[in-house]
Amino acid sequence: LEPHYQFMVRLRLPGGVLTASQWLALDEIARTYANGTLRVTTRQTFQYHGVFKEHLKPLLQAVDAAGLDAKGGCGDVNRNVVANTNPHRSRLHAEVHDWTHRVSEHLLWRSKAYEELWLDGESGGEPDHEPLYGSQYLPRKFKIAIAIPPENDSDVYANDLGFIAIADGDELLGFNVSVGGGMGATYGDPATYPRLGSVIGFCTPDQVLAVSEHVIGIQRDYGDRVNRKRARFKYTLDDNGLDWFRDELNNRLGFSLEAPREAIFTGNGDRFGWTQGDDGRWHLTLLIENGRIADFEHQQLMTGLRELAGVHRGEFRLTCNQNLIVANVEEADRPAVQTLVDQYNLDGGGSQTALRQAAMACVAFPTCGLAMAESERYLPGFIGKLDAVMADAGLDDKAIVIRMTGCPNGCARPYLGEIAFTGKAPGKYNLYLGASFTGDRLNKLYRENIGEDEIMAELVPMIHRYAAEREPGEHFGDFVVRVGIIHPTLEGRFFHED
Ligand code: SRM
Ligand code: SF4
Repeated sequence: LEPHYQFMVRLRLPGGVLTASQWLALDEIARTYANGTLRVTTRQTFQYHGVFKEHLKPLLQAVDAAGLDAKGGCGDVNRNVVANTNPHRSRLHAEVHDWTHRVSEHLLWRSKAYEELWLDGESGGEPDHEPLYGSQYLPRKFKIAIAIPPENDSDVYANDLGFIAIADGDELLGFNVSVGGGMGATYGDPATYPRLGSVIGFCTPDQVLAVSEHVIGIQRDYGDRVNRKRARFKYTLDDNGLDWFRDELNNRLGFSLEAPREAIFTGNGDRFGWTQGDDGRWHLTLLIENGRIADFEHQQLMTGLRELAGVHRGEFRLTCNQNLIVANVEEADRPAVQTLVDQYNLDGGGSQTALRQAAMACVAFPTCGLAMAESERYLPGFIGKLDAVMADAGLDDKAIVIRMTGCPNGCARPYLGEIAFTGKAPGKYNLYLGASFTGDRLNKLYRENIGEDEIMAELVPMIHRYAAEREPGEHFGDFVVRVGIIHPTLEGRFFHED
């Protein structure tokens, strides 16, 4: 008798876009082959949980039949390419979104092993030849994001490689190139740390594929293949220096990147509710708390979204904050969509506070084997408690970016939280403070290994002080740095220093 293995399956969904019929297919797969829920991830795609071993193959075949795949969902290759979420707000967004697909396709492996294993494809009989990945693939996973200022909802600086769109009105001029972002760290090992991407130059749109390929090539050739904890690109950069990297990249490209252009971000969250696109069509952003789509007592998300997909003629778009956009709704179809939203309480009936909308937790227990503490299941209740403190301080409408993870790996990008928690043990967390609201400054450890009572004892007075002493428009993360509660982390290498 074999143990009753169960798996997690993560799809590839560049830019997080899927059609209504794909939604229906993925919903059915969840109920047939997984635990009946869909999980929107922090990288704009879906995970299935509770997939029994015998369901793996039919699940992936059903995903294939829906025109999707799981290539590069995991593994030491390029992962899901993420992007700013609403391509239909303008021609620019559509063009940038197209690059998400092109980069993702360009960086796919050539091997037919996926088809052979999961889709009953023919074996070519020949050894695989991988021009980009070589015989050993990359030392570690590799992540790419595209952002369109002023929105940084893709947390572009948390990625190994980031492209920041530079435009003149609606005309895409090119991208600032950011390298060496990443979140993961290991407790007790100061040689590991989160790092934000360094902007090293500007490239034109037709140079994007070459830049992606060569940045990955450098990491393939120079990344640490001995110590897996330091095998990410961020360490390759810090160990060799940015000047070395710039020279190496320019040499491989055969041209030099231009100087970076000005790009200003105003936030890394989502805009909730209805917005209208340039073409008059509507988009509705719904909070999916911590990305879990299921039927809850207070909210029938799984059923309601299935019903909605049955009538929706546009697409669905997932955000990097684990939320969902019902995109491209014609003016005439808006009432029908709103009726379903109300019927199934898909928007929480106006009960979602600014704090809840800006919060994000990783999966952690019960499925994540690396979790040390609760995250997805704990954060909603904890936010409720903080909401009461915020209301008491007169800050009901104020968003503070709160991130929680069950361990230091950083799956909900906790080191970019103005307030953040990483699990240490059941009920115990490290508390971090002081990241920026826009995703361009890391936070720093404030208290270690504390439980909810101690956390509240720290945060309640701090929130009241923020209410009383903040400057106009000042965000919480900037406030705690300005008044000296925490020192800013200006570079990842100094994350562990006071
Ligand atoms: Fe992650 C490993 C979940 C985004 C850094 N991550 C895992 C695993 C697969 C645990 C494992 O290896 O056994 C988790 C599966 C839990 C479960 O039960 O589903 C897991 N990661 C997730 C997701 C689902 C979190 C979420 O709540 O949405 C995200 C899926 C993204 C996707 O669709 O591809 C997710 N993981 C991230 C991010 C955020 C991002 O990419 O923007 C990070 C930090 C960024 C980075 O990579 O630096 C992240 N995950 C990690 C790491 C640490 C990597 C490192 O450099 O040290 C691990 C552990 C590892 O790879 O060894 C990890
Ligand atoms: Fe699991 Fe840790 Fe990632 Fe949370 S941060 S999903 S606990 S690996």
